Amino acid sequence: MVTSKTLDYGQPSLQGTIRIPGDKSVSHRSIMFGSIAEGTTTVEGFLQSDDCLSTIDCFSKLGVEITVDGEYVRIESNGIQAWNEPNEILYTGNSGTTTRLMLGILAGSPISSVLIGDESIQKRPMKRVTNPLKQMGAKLIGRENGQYTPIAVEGTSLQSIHYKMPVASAQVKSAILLAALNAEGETVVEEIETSRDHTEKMLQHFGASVSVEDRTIRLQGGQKLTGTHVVVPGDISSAAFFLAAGAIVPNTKLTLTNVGLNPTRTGIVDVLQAMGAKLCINDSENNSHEQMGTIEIETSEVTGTEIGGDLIPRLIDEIPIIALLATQAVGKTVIKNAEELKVKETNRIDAVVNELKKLGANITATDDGMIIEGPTSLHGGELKTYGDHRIGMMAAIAALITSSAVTIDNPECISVSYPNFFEQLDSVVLASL
Ligand code: SPQ
Repeated sequence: MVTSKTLDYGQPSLQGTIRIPGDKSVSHRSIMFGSIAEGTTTVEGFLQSDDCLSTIDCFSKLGVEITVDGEYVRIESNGIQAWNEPNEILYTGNSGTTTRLMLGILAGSPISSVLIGDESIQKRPMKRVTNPLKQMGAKLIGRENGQYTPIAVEGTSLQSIHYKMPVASAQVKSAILLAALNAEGETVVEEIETSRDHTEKMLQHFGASVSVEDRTIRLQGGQKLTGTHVVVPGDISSAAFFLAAGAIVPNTKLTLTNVGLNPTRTGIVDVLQAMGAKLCINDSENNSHEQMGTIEIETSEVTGTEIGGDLIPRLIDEIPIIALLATQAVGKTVIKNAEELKVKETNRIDAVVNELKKLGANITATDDGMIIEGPTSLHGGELKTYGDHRIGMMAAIAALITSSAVTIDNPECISVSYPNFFEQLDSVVLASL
C-alpha cells in the first residue's frame, strides 16, 4: 500500500484530450438491474473502480453470474427469485450507493443476508433508507435501530408506500423504488429537490413503466425487468476535476470526451458558466439511454458565485473541487444548503475547509456549506484525504497551481471512483518551461 504521494508539477500547463471513464452511479445500477432482471444484460463502458467492484462482488455472492472484461460486463440472471441465500456477509466496501440500494433490493427479495461496509460506511447514516423500508414492511435489524451497518435483512413481502422524502437523495429515492418493484400496489415518492434520476431512467430501459411528474415518481409493484444492453456514459463527477483544472491552470486547453450530460448531474457546468469559464459543450448522438457529449475548456478569468437551493443535488459531489476553483475566482463564493456534505465518505465541509486552509486559502466553514474569498495564491503542504476519493482528487488538482509541492496521504482511496486518475492527469500535464 502506498501511504503518501508527493505532487510537484512546477508551473505546468495542461493540453490534450481525456476520455472520461464510466459513470459510477450508472455502473452500480447496471449491475443491480442486470441482476434483478431475467436474461442476459451486457454493459459497455463499465467503471472498474473499487466501489463498482464491491457491487459486483455482492451480487456474485447471490449466485448471479457476472463476468468482467475491462469495461465490458456480462450478467446472466434468472431474476431475483432465483438468487441464492449467501453464506457469507455481503461486503459493500466504501460505497454508500451499494449499501443503500442493496438494502432496498434485498428487503423484498426471497433471501436473508447481512450487509457491512468499511470503517467509513459503518459511520454513514442508514435510517434514511431503513425507516421508509420498514414502513413498507421490511425486516431489517442494524445498530442503533437500523442506523448503521452491519444490517441484517430478512427478505419478505412488502407493501407500497407514499413517501415524502425529508432529504434530497438519489440513494434514498432509489432504495425505495427498487423495493417498490417487489411490493404490492403503487409506490409514490415525492422529492424535495430533484436528485439524479439514473434509477428512473434505467427502470424504463429495462422495460418497467415508471411515471415522473415534476418531483413525484410513481411505480407499480410486481413489474418484471428484462435483461438488455447498457451503455454507461463517462462520469461528469470525474470530469469535474479536469473542468476545474482546465479553468484555473494557466495556458491550458482540455477536451473531455464521453462525458455524461444527464441534466440532473450538470450543476458543475452551470457553475462554471456562472463564474465566466470558457467552455464549449457538444451533445453527441449515441446509443446510451443517457445523454452524453464532449466538453472543451480553457484557462479563464473566473469570478465568485452563489451556489444553493435546487442546484445542490445537481453538483453535490463536485463541491470539493468547486471550492478549490473558488479560491482562484475574483470575489466571494458562497455555498449554502449543502449540509448533506457532512454525511459523505467524510464530513466534506470540514475536510475541504481544513485542507484548503493549509494551502493558504481564505475559506470559512458554515453550518450548511462554506464561504471562499478569492483569488488567493496557494502554497504547497501536506494534505489529508480522510480516505475520501473526492478530497484526494481535489488535493491533486490543487498541486497544479501551488507554488510548491503538495503531499497527500492515502492516494489509493481515489480508486473507489477514478482508478486511472493520475495516469490521465499525467497524460495532459506539460512540464513548466
Ligand atoms: O456511493 P457513495 O459512497 O455515497 O458516493 C458518493 C460520491 O462522492 O461518489 C457520495 F459520497 O456519491 C453519491 C452521491 O453523493 C452517489 C449517488 C448515487 O449513485 O445515487 C447519489 C449521491 O448520494 P445521495 O446521498 O445524495 O443520494
